[in-house]
Amino acid sequence: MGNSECLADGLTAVPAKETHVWYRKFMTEYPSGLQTLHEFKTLLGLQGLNQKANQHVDQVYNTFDMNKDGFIDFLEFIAAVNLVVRGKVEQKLKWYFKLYDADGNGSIDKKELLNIFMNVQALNGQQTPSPEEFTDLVFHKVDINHDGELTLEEFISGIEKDQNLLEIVSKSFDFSNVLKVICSGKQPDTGGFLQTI
Ligand SMILES: [Ca+2]
Ligand SMILES: [Ca+2]
Ligand SMILES: [Ca+2]
Repeated sequence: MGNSECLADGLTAVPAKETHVWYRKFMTEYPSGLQTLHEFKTLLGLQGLNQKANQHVDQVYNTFDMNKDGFIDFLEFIAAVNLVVRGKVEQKLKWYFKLYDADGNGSIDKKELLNIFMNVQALNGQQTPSPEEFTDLVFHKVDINHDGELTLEEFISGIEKDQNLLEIVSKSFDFSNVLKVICSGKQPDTGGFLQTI
């Protein structure tokens, strides 16, 4: 039963009743009400990574840490769950954009994209296309006005309509893996969502 709920699409917020269950689980696992970076990595089974891969996971964590206090609180956690479980492609692309725009200036330059994909490669292993090829490909296809910067609009409309690019972008943080962790935890008999990895 848990799985079909998890495949629901759309921007419906996590229902209040469900939020309550999440809250209890979250507070049981993190009594301080805050999830640390270390706990985040443990939850997703991402420990013992090399430096570049670690850097990537840190950046993912920072994207979820919306108030930038260095921790993920319950509201940030539930927003992340919402995005993973119910986010539409466009919402996910917005999130990826934030992840790629390392300096937060509202556009992605070649260096930022290359850097991210080198870190992703460190995390996921050798990829085809290579980070260099992928960066060139993205800019070739998506940078409509050829100014060497990708705006949010260019990024979303360009990636959304290109299945190939969309697939590669999705690998830079695999929501389906996270979904598995979340879904397996939603089944009552598995002993809690954090012991299932
Ligand atoms: Ca926070
Ligand atoms: Ca930037
Ligand atoms: Ca541009």
